[in-house]
Amino acid sequence: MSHAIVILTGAGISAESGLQTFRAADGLWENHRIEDVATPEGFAKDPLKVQAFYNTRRQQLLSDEVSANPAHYALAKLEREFPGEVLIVTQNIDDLHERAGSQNVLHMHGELLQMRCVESGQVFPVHDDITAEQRCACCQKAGTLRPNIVWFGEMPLGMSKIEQAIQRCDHFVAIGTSGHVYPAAGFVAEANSSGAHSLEINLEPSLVNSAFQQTLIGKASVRVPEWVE
Ligand code: BJW
Repeated sequence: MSHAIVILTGAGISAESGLQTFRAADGLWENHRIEDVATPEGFAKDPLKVQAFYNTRRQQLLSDEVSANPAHYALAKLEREFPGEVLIVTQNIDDLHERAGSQNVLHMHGELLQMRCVESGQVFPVHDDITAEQRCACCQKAGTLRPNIVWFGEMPLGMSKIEQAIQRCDHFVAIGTSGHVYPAAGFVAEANSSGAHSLEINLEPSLVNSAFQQTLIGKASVRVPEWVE
């Protein structure tokens, strides 16, 4: 019998770590237009605005105010102790799963602590602000670096690995994601078709909640450790 769990995480798992979600009343999209800061067209139009948006979020992620919470730690424990494969597919661009000790993490929407050269596609770690004057280490040109983030209309990362993992998993768990954004919102349907058991853990039912076989309502910091135990 196979033993494989795919866990899809969204902004809700990091909310109690001090990071805003997107679609809450006080969420990131309340003060920023998606078209301006999370599309390639927005970046082409005003790269400084987009860099500033991600520079501010990077500074916040690296500040003392943000740390992994019990939900992140519980998933790391699950990976260590489960007698099978645990893959975390996260839509989050923070590094809180890694800080908690998870090792098998796929960042399908990219990473805030990485930048990418638009000319060569090479990816570099970044802990400071990305500036317009900054020269890329690969091509020595200024202004070619962008956050390594997947914006609307761009291809999410690791899709073939994700599809394969969903096809062979026997449990699919979505934590703290609203079900607004595809392809992630469609994973539960794929998992169900593959015969997996599907579970949603969320503060409130997501848009795709009816597709899940089981739901646990509550804060991720409480519900995830309870589920892992
Ligand atoms: C708690 C909690 C607590 C709070 N405890 N829970 C099919 C149909 C229609 C449209 C499309 C489609 N397929 C593709 C599209 C287009 C588009 C799309 O989805 N549009 C929709 C808006 C309709 N998708 C794309 O363009 C994607 N690319 C693509 O599809 O390429 C083609 C392709 C298709 C198929 C295969 C391969 C390729 C790219 C999407 C890029 C998303 N980028 C963003 C921004 C970048 C990252 C960043 O800046 O951080 O990613 S958008 C933003 O939304 C961010 C998030 O990762 C993503 C998801 O948000 P999330 O995590 O769900 O957050 P919220 O705020 O929505 O929800 C928080 C949840 O937590 C809530 O449910 C709360 O209840 C809960 N919660 N506190 C537990 N304490």
